[in-house]
Amino acid sequence: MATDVKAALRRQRIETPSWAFGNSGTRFKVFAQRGVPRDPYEKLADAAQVHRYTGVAPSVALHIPWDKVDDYADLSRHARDLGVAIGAINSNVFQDDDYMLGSVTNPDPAVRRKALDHLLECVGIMDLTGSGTLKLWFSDGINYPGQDDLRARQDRLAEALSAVYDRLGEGQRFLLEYKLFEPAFYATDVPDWGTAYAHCAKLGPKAQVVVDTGHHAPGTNIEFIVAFLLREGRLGGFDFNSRFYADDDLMVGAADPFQLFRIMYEVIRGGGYTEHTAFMLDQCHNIEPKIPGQIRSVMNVQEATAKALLVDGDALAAAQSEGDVLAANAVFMDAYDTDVRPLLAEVREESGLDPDPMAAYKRSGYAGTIVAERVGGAQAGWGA
Ligand SMILES: [Mn+2]
Repeated sequence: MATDVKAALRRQRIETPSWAFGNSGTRFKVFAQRGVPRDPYEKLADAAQVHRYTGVAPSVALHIPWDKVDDYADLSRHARDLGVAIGAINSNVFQDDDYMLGSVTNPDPAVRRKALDHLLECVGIMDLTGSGTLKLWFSDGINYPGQDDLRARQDRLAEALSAVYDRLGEGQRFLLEYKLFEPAFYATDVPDWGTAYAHCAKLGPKAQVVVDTGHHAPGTNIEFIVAFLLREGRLGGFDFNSRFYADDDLMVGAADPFQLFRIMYEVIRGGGYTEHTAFMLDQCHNIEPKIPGQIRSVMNVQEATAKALLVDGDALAAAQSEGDVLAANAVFMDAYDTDVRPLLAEVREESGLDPDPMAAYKRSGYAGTIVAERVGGAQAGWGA
């Protein structure tokens, strides 16, 4: 049993996001940090540090155009030299002036065309980087009742998704991300998993839903959504982060580690603990140092996973079939209450890693090196 759990933990893969290493903040202030990467090459170097000390973060998601380069083959080579690979390609149809009234759902066909061209460009970048996953998030929506036609916007969305779907090659898929609100405040065009699921279901198996854990109303039972989507074969992956109030993008497992455990339990229970589910971080480290913030996040996911793997399935099934409410709940809580840190330390040591990734990173001196070396140039990030 412990051997199975260890083997499962060893094969875990968590993807880091390039944007987590750049400067970030809120709409009030971006706090610049010293040593922050100036380009995608340096972001990959920082991401490689996370993998180096955790051993389970071997891929890095890119965001286009933030990570645009002239030579993607060269960027991929650079990643490989660092011991990581390029992961999901994240599209961006939210930061241009043209998108004020939406991107693929904009009433203006010329803006819709521009947005679609960008999405297709992202698939082209997947061809060049060998990435299998395109992540689609649309900021599209409206602020006022009557501002635009809700149904027409769904038609426009379906048209764009269909065009992207048709462009996907062998081994490529897209993950459609939903978000309850923000930046649109009255109606968002992909506000929930049901909308995302319905669009994906019409298109085919290469269209899947990504669950960003910060994109729900307070109190939403996210693990139910996970169980449902897995059952339908439509859970493409996660954007992990945690939230207290809105889309806070805080470290996963920081706000509610019990929720993360429940989510990981449903992933495992539903057969989703495979390479087909993308376990990605989507976070911004506004006030904490970024590389250790990512290491901590990876460890939080590992801990939730270890606890979920420890749920005694036989005891749980027996209690459930007997209708023993308290015994069933106790099986769950026993697993959650287990201190899995010694187990994870063992797994790391058996893999030739330091049992304490945070301490090992700190000792490495990398943080001081990047502050000393990354002088001049423009730091990556928004508004810093
Ligand atoms: Mn996200």
